[in-house]
Amino acid sequence: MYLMKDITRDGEPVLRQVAQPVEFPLSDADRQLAHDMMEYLVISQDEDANEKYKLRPGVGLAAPQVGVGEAMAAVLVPGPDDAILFKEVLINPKIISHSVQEAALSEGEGCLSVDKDVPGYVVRHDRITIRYQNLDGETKKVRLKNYPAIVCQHEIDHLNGILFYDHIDKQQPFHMDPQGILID
Ligand code: K1U
Ligand code: NI
Repeated sequence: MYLMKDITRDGEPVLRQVAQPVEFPLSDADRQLAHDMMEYLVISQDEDANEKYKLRPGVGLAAPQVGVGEAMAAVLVPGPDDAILFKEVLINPKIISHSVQEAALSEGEGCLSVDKDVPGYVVRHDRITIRYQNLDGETKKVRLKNYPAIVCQHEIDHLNGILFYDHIDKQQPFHMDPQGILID
């Protein structure tokens, strides 16, 4: 399983590279990678289990964040009570369409690979349609909106060498189109 020492930090070249497509059938190493990335998210969100490992909680983790330059990311978005809004390992994901309407988290974003706070709105698309492959190599198409859409955009950015603070306007960090949605 991954621990905080395994998470690549800003400054490491793999975080700024475009990830390589994953080939199917998945190799044993890629299957293990998918498992270990999702395991990190599950444990990191479980207060009791995480007591032991001291992981920084995450809702997403992309392969470059564990030093692997491949187009794979795990996403686990919790909902109210014990519900799960979106849980998937995305392989070779692409945004194939998106809303004109923008959205940003009112609290800004963080990143397991970035150890500092960078205040400001990370302006993204409010709704996206993504195409990706699952672990069995099946092509899936999913429409997402609001928070799960933000999380998937953050993770797909990692596969393109982009970090959240690249999107923050340096002159006006809290500027967004007035039609844009702020998500709490
Ligand atoms: O990719 C990463 O560095 C993980 C990052 C993803 C993220 C996506 C969208 C907005 C912000 C961050 C995180 O998961 S940071 C932790 C976090 O946002 C969170 C963790 C547990 C519960 C709720 C939120
Ligand atoms: Ni990140």
